[in-house]
Parts: sequence; C-alpha cells; structure tokens
Amino acid sequence: MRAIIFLPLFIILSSGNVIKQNDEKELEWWKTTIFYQIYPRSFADSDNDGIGDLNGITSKLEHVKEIGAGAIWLSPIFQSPMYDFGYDIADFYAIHDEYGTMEDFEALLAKADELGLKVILDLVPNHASNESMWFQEALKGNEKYYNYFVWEDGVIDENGNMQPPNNWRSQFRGSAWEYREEVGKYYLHQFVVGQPDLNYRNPDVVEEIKNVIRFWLNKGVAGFRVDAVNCLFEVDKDLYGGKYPDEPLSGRRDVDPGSYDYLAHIYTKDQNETYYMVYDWRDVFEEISAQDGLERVMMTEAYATIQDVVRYYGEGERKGPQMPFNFNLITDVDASSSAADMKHTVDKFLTYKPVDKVSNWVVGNHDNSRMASRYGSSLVDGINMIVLLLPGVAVTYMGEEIGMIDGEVSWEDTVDPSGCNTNDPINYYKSSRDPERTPFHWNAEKNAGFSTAEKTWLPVAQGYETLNVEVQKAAEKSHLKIYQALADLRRDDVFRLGRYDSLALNKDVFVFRRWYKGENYLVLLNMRDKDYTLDLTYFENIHGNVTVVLSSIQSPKDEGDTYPAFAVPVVGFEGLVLKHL
Ligand SMILES: *[C@@H]1O[C@H](CO)[C@@H](O)[C@H](O)[C@H]1NC(C)=O
Ligand SMILES: *[C@@H]1O[C@H](CO)[C@@H](O)[C@H](O)[C@H]1NC(C)=O
Ligand SMILES: *[C@@H]1O[C@H](CO)[C@@H](O)[C@H](O)[C@H]1NC(C)=O
Ligand SMILES: [Ca+2]
Ligand SMILES: [Ca+2]
Repeated sequence: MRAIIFLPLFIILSSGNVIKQNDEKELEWWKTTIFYQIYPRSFADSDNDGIGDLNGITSKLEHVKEIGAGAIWLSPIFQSPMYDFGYDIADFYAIHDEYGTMEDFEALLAKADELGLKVILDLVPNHASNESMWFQEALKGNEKYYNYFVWEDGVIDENGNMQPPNNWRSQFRGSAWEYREEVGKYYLHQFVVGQPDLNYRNPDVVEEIKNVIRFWLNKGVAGFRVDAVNCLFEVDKDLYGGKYPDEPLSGRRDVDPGSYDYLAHIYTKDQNETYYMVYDWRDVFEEISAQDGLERVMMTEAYATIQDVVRYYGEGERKGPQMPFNFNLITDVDASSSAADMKHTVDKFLTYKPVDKVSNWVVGNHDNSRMASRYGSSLVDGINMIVLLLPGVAVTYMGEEIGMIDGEVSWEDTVDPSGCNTNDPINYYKSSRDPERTPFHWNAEKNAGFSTAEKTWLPVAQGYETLNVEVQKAAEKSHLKIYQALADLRRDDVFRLGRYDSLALNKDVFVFRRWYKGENYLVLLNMRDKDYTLDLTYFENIHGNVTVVLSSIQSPKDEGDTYPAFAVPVVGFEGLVLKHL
C-alpha cells in the first residue's frame, strides 16, 4: 500500500522540478523572441510623399523576418495632428491618414501573420491630442469630455495677472499648464501643449482606454508597448486641500529653470495608483487571451529607478506587463564605460528582477541617440551580441542590425518639439530626437531607397551609400550577417534556457557565460582599442580549449578557430562568441 501511495507523489515532485528548470517546456512565444521597433514615419515610403507609411512597412516585412525577429512594435499609427509625431492622438480608434487606412493596416496584419510575425502597437494612455473630439467637446462645455482632462484654476499674482496653478513643468520645457479661455481654466499637459493629460481619476477615462486596448487586441494585434506609463497619475489633490502642490527643486545645477529636470517630480510621476491601473490593463489582456489562448504582451516605458521599474511586473496576485522596459543599457553605459560598468549594469536588472519573471534588453529607441552613436560604430556587433544573447527578450530599434548612426539634422530641418522648443539654433541638437529618427537605409539609391520624394520629412543621414541593408547583405561579413547569426544562435537551448554569470576580466573586457546541460558559451566584448591576451579560466569549470562561433567584423578570427582557454588573444573592440570544448 505504501509504495502505491508514494509512487504518484514522487512523479508529481519530479515533474514540478522539471518545469521549474524550464526543461522540455515550451516557452511562451514572446519569451525567446526579438521585438523589432519600427518608427513608421521613417521605415519605408510607399507613395513617395517623403513620409513612411503602412504599405511601406508591409512591403518590407520580409526584412524583419530575414534578420530573425519574431515581432514588430510600431510607434503610433493613429490619427494625429503630429505635434509630437503621433504621440498626440486625435482618434485612438483610427489610422493616421498619412500612414494609410484601416484596410492597409489589416493587410499589414495579414502579411505579418503569413510571415509568422506578431504585431505590437503603441498605446499612449497619458494624454490625447488637443485636436481630439474629446478635447474639442471639453472646450465646448460637454461635461463628459470636460472630465476627461485635468483642469485647474489659475492664481492671481501681486500685479493682478493670472498665472498657472503651480510650478509643474512640461517634459518639453515651460509650464505644464495651458490656459483655455473657453473654460476659463488651465489644463495639464505633462508633454507638449497639444497633449492634454487624461484624467485617470475619472472612471469614464479608465473604461475608454480599456476599450481602446480591447479594440486593437480584438483586431489581431499581439500586444501593446505603453508610452510614458509612469506619468499616468498625478497626486490626489484632495490630499492637499484641493490644490495641486508645487514640486520641490531637484537641486540640479546643470539645468535652467525652464527645464523639466529643474524639479523633482514627486507629484506627477511614479504614483502608486499608476501600478494598479497597469495591473488592471493586464487583466484586460488576459480577458482577450482567454478567447484564443495566445498570450498578449505588454511592455511599459518608464524611465525610473530600478525599484520602480520592477514594481510593474506585479504585486502579490496581481500581474503587470511581461516586459517593463529595462533602459539601463541606454541610460547607464556608453562608449566611455568600463567593463565593470557594463557588468554592473547587466547584473543590476537581473538582480532586481523577480526570479520568476523574464528580463529584457534594449539599447536604443526613437527617443535616444542610436546605439552605434552612443557606443561607437566599432562596438555594434559586440553590443548586439549582448542584447541578443543575454537571458530574456531582446528588443532591436530599426537600424541597429546594420549599425545605423544618428543623422545630422540642421536647425532648419529640425521638427521634433523637444528640439524646436529650446529656441536655440546652437544647442537644440542636445534635446532633439530627430537624429535617431532619420529614414532607414535600404540601399545606395536616392534617399537610401526609403522614398523617391524630392524632400523626405527628415533628411537621410550621411554615409548611407556604404551603410545600408543591400551592401551588408552582399558583404561576406557585415553587421547584418552577424546579427542574423546571433538571432539563429539565440534559438539554441543554451540561450533560451541557460544560466548566466559574468566577469569584468580587466577594465576593458566584459565576458559573460551562458550554460545549459554541460554546454558552455562565452560572449566576450573588448570595449577599447587595445589588444589583450585573456585568461578565461577565471570562470569556474572553463579549461581546455574554446572555439570561435561568431566574431565581430574587425576580428581576424574565423569560425572554428581554437584557443586554449587560459590564453585567448583579442584585438581592439573585438566581440566574440566562443564555445567551450
Ligand atoms: C494644439 O496645440 C498646438 C501646440 O502644441 C497648437 O499649435 C494648436 O493651435 C492647438 N490646437 C487647438 C485646436 O487648440
Ligand atoms: C505607495 O505604495 C507603497 C508600497 O505599497 C507604500 O509603501 C507607500 O506608503 C505608498 N505611498 C503612498 C503615498 O500611498
Ligand atoms: C586544444 O587544442 C590543441 C590544438 O588544436 C590540441 O592539440 C589539444 O589537444 C586541445 N586540447 C583539448 C583539451 O582539447
Ligand atoms: Ca508615404
Ligand atoms: Ca498624467
């Protein structure tokens, strides 16, 4: 009798263990994929008006498939007056006319599906456009829509002039409050004047945004990237006598009083209610997933402390986004960093991330200087090795697979409000996001093959004649070819399921190891233009020989070259994937 009782117990225990080690377990589609971010205005222009569009994207989806990505994330494609290039949405349920029609979007979805690519859209929940029906109705005195926004009385100063309600700053400089005569009050805009903040203390707004999520998920998109999520809620003014309190000074001396960073944003960012709102959205995702069993993915954009970022993953029984974006490889390291800085930055996210959640790696996006510009073009392959071979999800901003660098955009050509609002023809480029948004480089033809228009919405970056997809496809060794090989490699169990540890072998060389069931890989990045001979036996159980699986374009090594693990020579900026024999 005893044996009969114990036997099933033993099976249950051991199978539980197996699942915990991820053994033979099919991982959800998103856990091992590469998300490829497309900035729609700059990817491909199908009708040659100088502006990228949906049909352009559809025509180039094979490229995304070929490099090995499994999903695209499109920056906003919704109806917009474009004061902030689509992050100011006039109609959350409609496609922007410069980009195409709903039919065009459905065709994009169909093509993506045919290629086995998932499509993620951008949710911009913090604000609407001042030209949305919602805001226009609010101005006309329609109470329902008036309550969609955050209104506040001005204050009269000692000279009898009306001033904004408090000192809150817009992320694009100046007051975060704009007066509207129609209602005799100020409205809040944490971003540009054309982006009035939505009022999340109004249940109608909460329901409306859930309906936006449902609308697109039901249309067949696989999830959302959520914009500026940590700005959703402002402090509850009822806790402060019915008046929004001033924010304290940040104490930063390198910024002027008009700048956003002049204040510490304790009342307009990272409020507790924001996390609970995001957990509620995840419930909506689950509600849709329950219909067909496909997990829908949420990625959240919050530039915040690591403690605040990982809080999005969930709390107790509540689930949040699968991917709270890990921006540390953008904000904490660059070309000047040491190997120790790199190790520290990678380890930081892995340390704070809850053990049962998946990490994610991002080195660029439409808001930050391109990876190749921040790290230097010599490190493109090495950085892609890190992003694609660390445990978890990889995100690639379009152009990183070929090492595109920032474009030079003159003051006259600058269109980003973040640059224009500086009113500074000399220093605008420090704030402008146009350089990382210049058109994609397809080939050496006019406008890099992006468009045949006389003028593109942003100028094409210099050097596209030699830095483009066509050239790199034809080359024997190129950033593109290495990227593709990395994407293949990450399908291996060692990279899907394996464990991680890392060392800064000296001040310039960062190495991490991935291992699974006795197989070991070492990924090595020399961050300086300096030769070294490295001893990899500092890693436990690494001895004997290592062999080259992949090497960066400047590497003299070939696949299959073998070195004793205690003396591996590397040249300046070399990136290597080595297999332990
Ligand atoms: C919306 O805001 C922009 C500034 O961002 C302004 O130029 C435009 O006139 C405003 N539109 C309306 C209808 O208020
Ligand atoms: C916010 O939530 C945290 C964690 O639950 C709690 O410790 C903190 O007191 C809350 N803050 C406010 C202002 O309610
Ligand atoms: C390492 O490689 C060398 C040269 O290729 C070879 O002679 C030696 O047997 C290898 N050692 C091991 C432990 O595989
Ligand atoms: Ca176009
Ligand atoms: Ca807000």
